[in-house]
Amino acid sequence: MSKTYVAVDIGASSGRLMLGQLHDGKLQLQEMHRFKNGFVKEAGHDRWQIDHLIEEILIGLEKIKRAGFSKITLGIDTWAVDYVLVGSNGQKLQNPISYRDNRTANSIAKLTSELPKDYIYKKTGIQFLDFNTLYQLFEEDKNLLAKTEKILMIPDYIGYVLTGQAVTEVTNASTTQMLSLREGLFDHDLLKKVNVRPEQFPKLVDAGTVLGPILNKWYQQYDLPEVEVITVATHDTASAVVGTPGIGQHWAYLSSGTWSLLGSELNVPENGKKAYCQNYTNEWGAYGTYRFLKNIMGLWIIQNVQKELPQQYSFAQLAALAEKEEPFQQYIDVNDSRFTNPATGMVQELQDYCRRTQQKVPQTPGELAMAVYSNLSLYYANELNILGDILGYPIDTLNIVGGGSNVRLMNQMTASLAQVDVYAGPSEATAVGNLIVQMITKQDVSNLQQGRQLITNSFAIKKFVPQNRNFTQQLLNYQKFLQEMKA
Ligand code: LFR
Repeated sequence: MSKTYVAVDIGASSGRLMLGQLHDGKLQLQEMHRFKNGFVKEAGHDRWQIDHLIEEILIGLEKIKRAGFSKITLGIDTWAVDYVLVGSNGQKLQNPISYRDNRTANSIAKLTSELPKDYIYKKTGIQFLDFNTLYQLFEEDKNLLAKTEKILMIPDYIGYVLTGQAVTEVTNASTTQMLSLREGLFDHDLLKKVNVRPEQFPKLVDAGTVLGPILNKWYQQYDLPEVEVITVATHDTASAVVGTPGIGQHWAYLSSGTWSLLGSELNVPENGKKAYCQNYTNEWGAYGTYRFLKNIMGLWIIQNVQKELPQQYSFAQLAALAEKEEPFQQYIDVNDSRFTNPATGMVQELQDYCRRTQQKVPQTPGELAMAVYSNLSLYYANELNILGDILGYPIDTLNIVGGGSNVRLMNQMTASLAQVDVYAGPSEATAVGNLIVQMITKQDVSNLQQGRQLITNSFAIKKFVPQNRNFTQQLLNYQKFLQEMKA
């Protein structure tokens, strides 16, 4: 009988427990539990409700036991950059602040006036995003930091609460912008700059390290299965890249969820001048790879539009309404920071943007959805060109994974705009990548390559080929628009 693997995958808007088993050379998935996530304004900041997330994991594990699975392994992945400060009694000192909180709005400028930007980039190869852990720690309450025994990234903290074992897993740790590419360790200069002592971060471990059993004695009020926790690629995007089929010769991926992460898997980091100027990142991947990518605002925009609309629409309904509209009625720089956490709401922000730039203002749900989808597709196509230019060869195939891979309209528009073949799926790539690392650890799968073969054998992956040649003109117009907006 196949071993039973469970992925805990928590994104900014929801979390799930996915059970995976191997049957006849295929990976079969079952969603066992799903719950909402979001931040709440508390003590002046947007904070994650971390106890609630752990409670939901335990409820999910009870369901798994009730469904007849008494022995499992478990991997945990979440979003990146955020952390929990833990005191000497092993308890958290506060609820973790979300990366979307505005406390770091000006921190890149402040910190880089003391340590030059290109110096930080050469060391770490990590893109400048104002929410990187480096800037969050820079703004952290110094008294709290002094009382902190351990700084744990979100998935490492959850693993610690469940097992009592504290580690820092590298794929997620790389997003701190404090790991040195050369040494593979935390950089002491950068730590010093933010008043952190190296020993406050527990030891670095690679994806695929066994963490230990859940200490059921701590959770006697729950009826849990026997669980061994494996430290997977704990950064959700790193798991998603593992869970990408990797079709094509010079393939790129687009992990399309709350964020859109577009890039290539590399064996050596690329932190030269072009990459620096384009703010590309070299986040660490599983098995010694690098995730050379760019963060794009992603489905966050449409998720917020959906929440704000007076009527309730599913994403499938919004996409169907969008399909009835003409694309490219307005150009929007979807990566403009005004869309990160707009105080006035997303719909208003999008409409104001169009008014200010003297373009058609989207009004109906269909118009709003088409404005978002067509501009995301334009942005992806533009980045594919930039990516190819930095790497020195054109990208021939784009593998789109994650929830966004279900949006046929965007897959097709992206294929036509970028003139590349698009392969869409699996939509649960993050959970799949999380499970594959567990299977490699348990020697049910031999390596990453075989894991990817398993994905193409197990999931229906849809192909989209370029159509509408005239879309290339749209891309040129959009590139011009972005340049004008930056000028
Ligand atoms: C995606 C993601 C991105 C990271 C952002 C913030 O869920 O993990 O990779 O840049 O969230 O943590």
